[in-house]
Amino acid sequence: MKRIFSGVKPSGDLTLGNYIGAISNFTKLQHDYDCLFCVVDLHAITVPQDRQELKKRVKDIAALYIACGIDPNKTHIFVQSEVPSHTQLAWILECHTYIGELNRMTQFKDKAQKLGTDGLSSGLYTYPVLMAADILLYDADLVPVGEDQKQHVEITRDIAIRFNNRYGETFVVPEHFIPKVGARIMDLQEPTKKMSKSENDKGCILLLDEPSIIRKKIMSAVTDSETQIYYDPQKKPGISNLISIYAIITNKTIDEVVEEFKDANYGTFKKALADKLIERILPIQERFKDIRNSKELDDILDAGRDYAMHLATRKINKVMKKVGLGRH
Ligand code: AQP
Repeated sequence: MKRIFSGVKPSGDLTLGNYIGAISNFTKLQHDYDCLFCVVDLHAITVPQDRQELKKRVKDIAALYIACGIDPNKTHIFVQSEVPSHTQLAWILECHTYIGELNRMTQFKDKAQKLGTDGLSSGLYTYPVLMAADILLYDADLVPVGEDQKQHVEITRDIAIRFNNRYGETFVVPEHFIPKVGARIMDLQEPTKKMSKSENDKGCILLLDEPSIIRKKIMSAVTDSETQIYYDPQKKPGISNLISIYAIITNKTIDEVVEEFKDANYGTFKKALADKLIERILPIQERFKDIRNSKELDDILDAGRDYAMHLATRKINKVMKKVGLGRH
């Protein structure tokens, strides 16, 4: 059976962007693959985190995976830092990654431009290699991610091919899976910018937002001075973003949504979107409450860790042998 690996980092509360771009696709793909879904806490510490908050969010995200429909009986859910081979392989792969390659990573360039390089950790710079290790450790065939992670899956492929050429077949070279619609959900207040959990404000819908807050955020989403509803991300980024969200949430195509609202005004469309969104998110919130503090959640994460550890240990031993590390 082919395998999937993907993860979400507990650097903030889960957003609608994380749900649409990644987690909702995990739930669709889980029936056809051996799936490992990880809470990538080591990625979160590339920027400073509050210790207690981080601990809390690790379990929040695991519980949200399940609440969103990931079936723990079919998949393996685990916490990255509980499987030490991730960091071990990351170091080995760092020694096979060129500085020039990391310099081309647009996500780092964006952050460096915004924050300046002085306060940035070297972990933030090398994190694509840790992500490559996460994926290659499990011989994942497919990596479902949002658009912003495409470049990191590409560098993972390059590292795997380079390693295989140098040491012989070691890693499966993975493909990315990026949804056609919803791969980049935009901020509701600044619709030319990605909706992001670390910039949580009025422009960002959180999966655990109260329904009244969700409605307020949708109703105050930035649009444009026209009155007609049609899809044109360049000219109408705000409305086009809302159309994409509506399409995903209702399982319709963009054209169907545009047809449905062609005679409506922006206010009517936003109200319909808020209703549909709340209808989708409320049951997730209910399930989250049931599972978050249950013993079952810890049992699921223990079983996930054991399965991941078994695969990862086998792979890291193979890699060490190939590279010539250790005595055996
Ligand atoms: N706005 C988005 N639209 C579609 N997909 C998105 N993803 C994130 N934001 C959007 C996808 O969600 C998965 C998990 O993301 P992550 O936790 O690895 O971090 P990220 O990509 O850096 O997302 P954030 O929310 O913007 O985190 P911060 O603010 O901490 O940097 C990935 O598959 C991602 O593509």
